Amino acid sequence: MRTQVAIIGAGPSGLLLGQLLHRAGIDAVVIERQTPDYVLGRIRAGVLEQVAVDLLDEAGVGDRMHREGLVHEGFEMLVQGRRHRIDMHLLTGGKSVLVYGQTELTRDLMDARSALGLATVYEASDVTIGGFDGAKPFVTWKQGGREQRLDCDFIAGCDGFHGVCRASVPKSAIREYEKVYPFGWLGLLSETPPVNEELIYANSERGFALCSMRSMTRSRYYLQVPLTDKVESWSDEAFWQELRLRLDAEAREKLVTGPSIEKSIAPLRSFVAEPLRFGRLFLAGDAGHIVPPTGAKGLNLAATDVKYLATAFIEYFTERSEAGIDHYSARCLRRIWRAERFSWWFTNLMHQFPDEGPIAARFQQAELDYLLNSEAARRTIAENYVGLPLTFGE
Ligand code: RFL
Ligand code: PHB
Repeated sequence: MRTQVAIIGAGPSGLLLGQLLHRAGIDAVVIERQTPDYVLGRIRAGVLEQVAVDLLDEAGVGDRMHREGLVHEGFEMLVQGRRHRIDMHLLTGGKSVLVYGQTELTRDLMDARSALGLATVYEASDVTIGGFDGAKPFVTWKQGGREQRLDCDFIAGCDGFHGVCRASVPKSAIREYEKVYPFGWLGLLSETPPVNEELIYANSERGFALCSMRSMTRSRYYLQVPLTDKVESWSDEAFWQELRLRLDAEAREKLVTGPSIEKSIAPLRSFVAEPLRFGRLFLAGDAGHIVPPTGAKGLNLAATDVKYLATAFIEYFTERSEAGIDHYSARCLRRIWRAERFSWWFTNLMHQFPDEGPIAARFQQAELDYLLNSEAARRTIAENYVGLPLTFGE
């Protein structure tokens, strides 16, 4: 089998890349380790920046997102029992974000791919990649016990943090920057109306909490928990009780609880690999970088990597120009580091760090006191939250 671009991973990065390439007349095959249902069962992101929304429109998969997504023009920060609204719309000259689940977006991309009859291999085991340091990259995998091989011009590593692509690069060719936080997020999804029209990010003495949503009838909540906690030891009742204790009186009153339909713990990590290109292999999305979810940046960064990568491949195949592929890594990394910084900073601002002692907690409170009472500071938060443009000043 032969194609122009072999895409490893059918998460949002891989599927969006496949769609953008298809629209430009470039042939690609997507190879995924799991089943479609397994991919759709992972409950992750919920907030899309305008840049990501525009890309999904460009890919021709935006209809349901616009019908069902919720436009949010602000969010709330709950600090010392008081809520402060970050009016994104006002502070950024009219910008907003769209609340639309990663599951739904992935489903839209999968549906578009199968409607177009584009080649996708699911349940591929033992995926390996090779030849990317020369002119003839290839991918091999096993399916139903049979060895398969795909030859290609380029490999797009869209296979997430634990994928095979980054792991196939020689250690001497890659530099990795990493910070692991001393806590995780316990997430719960329930068929209940959200406690508030907008997201609430809560800094509580008992630990961070986030009230988010997927629709007006489906809520997503998160609690900061020690890394040693096991999801099995958190009953739904214990979750709701702890959430109540981290919220303000009004939210406690309004909170509607119900059985969980999903519950999981995610560790928090900041991670960047440099560079993102190795000959004819390119890393995009979580394969190349991870942010803690506090700033809602992971999926958005994945979408913009993919935009840069699709543009680079299109320039290569239609104009025979290598400028885009040569600049891919530096272009992405500049935007990635800015989002990494914001996510790290917002994580530090909103969580409890018991090991850092009481003075760190006082510094955090003083910083929040300053930020929430300064319009300039609130604008900075809003500007980062709605997301950076695809291109910014040299
Ligand atoms: P994914 O989604 O991990 O997809 C990678 C795919 O590759 C497959 N794969 C392989 N396939 C073939 N061969 C192999 N050897 C393979 N190894 C892996 C996997 O099965 C999978 O299908 O990466 P992608 O596409 O780069 O997408 C990235 C996003 O999923 C991620 O950044 C976001 O979910 C992060 N994130 C958030 N991002 C936002 O922008 N806004 C948010 O509100 C937000 N909230 C979140 C989040 C992530 C969370 N968790 C659980 C990490 C909330 C949470 C709790
Ligand atoms: C979510 O709805 O899953 C979500 C929203 C905002 C975040 C992180 C996760 O910052």
